Amino acid sequence: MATTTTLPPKKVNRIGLEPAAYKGNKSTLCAGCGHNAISERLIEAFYELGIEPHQVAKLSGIGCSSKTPAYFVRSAHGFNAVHGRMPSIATGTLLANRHLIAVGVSGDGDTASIGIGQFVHLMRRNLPLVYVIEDNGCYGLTKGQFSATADRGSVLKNGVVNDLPPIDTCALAIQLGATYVGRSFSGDKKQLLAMLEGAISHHGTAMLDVISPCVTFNDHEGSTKSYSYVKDHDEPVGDISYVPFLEDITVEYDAGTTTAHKLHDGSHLYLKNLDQDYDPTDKVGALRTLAEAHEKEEIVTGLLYVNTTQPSFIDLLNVVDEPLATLPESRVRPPQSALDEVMESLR
Ligand SMILES: Cc1ncc(C[n+]2csc(CCOP(=O)(O)OP(=O)(O)O)c2C)c(N)n1
Ligand code: SF4
Ligand SMILES: [Mg+2]
Repeated sequence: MATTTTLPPKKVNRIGLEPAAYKGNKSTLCAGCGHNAISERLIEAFYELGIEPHQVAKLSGIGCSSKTPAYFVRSAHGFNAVHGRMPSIATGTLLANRHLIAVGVSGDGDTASIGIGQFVHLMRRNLPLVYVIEDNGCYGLTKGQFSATADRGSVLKNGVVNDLPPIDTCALAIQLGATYVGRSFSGDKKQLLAMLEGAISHHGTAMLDVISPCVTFNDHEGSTKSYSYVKDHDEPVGDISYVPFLEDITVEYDAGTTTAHKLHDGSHLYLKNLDQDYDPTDKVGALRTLAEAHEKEEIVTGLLYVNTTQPSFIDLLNVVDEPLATLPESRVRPPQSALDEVMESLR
């Protein structure tokens, strides 16, 4: 007699898609590269949030890190830009269609060296973009030279010592106007996933500097971006939990140590202070904490700064609701009378 085997029910998210729908191509990066772990968390975050792949736009520049868009949400839109020029492509993307959920993935070289000019202007605009820096303190793709985020005193494999101070991309982003800023570590699955989920739900620039060791060129003794160094010097400012808008938001928490922050889409972030005095809505306090951590040679991780009330660039510009490509000609082309008026005014 034939026996029937019952297969376990397929795991699907709230819109009925399986985890496979959020995967990308097989990674061509080195085994053990921190960037691979970040791709995994991006896959999980989009799956957990139940976002339609066609709603997602993936943008990047050039570098090992900038290959990341190939490794998550295969059927999303994607644009691999020129080195350091992802912010302008992201800006154009979101102005053309304000409903896209845009994620830019960059490297520390792509952002803090060649791309610093575009980065600073992006941060002051509060464009609703998730901007992830996969920060390994070096130019991995071009064989491991120091980048501008390398700490003073860190040593290359060949013994060269970095004499220059680092650019702290989190301090820069907070100071310039980004409204969701955090630092994490590719090896900290729980923290990074919650921070990414919160970033995707945030309406404004969410800048995450994720320390992501380069196992081939910058994971040795003397590097301050190695797995062992980061594990030994990680000082989280708080514990972060993300609760999507669909779930019951009456989560019980201790108001003495935990604060709740409502995000644009109705989701909530619960931030449990580990440092009693840390308040992620205090801009000056966040900058002070970063400066003090540098002095103590600590790496502060977690959500460092959040402001959910600042209007985004899209809101400020009052961009039309419909994607520009769908507007009929009558709405994008001024009539002859408008042109005549201009010509008349120039007589
Ligand atoms: C205009 C231009 N200048 C220089 C390069 C060479 N280049 C390619 S990737 C890269 C740096 C990549 O470093 P990072 O952004 O930190 O990415 P990683 O490879 O470390 O992930 C450089 C200098 C280039 N491709 N284009
Ligand atoms: S060279 Fe470094 S950054 Fe590039 S893939 Fe390999 S480990 Fe990652
Ligand atoms: Mg790098």
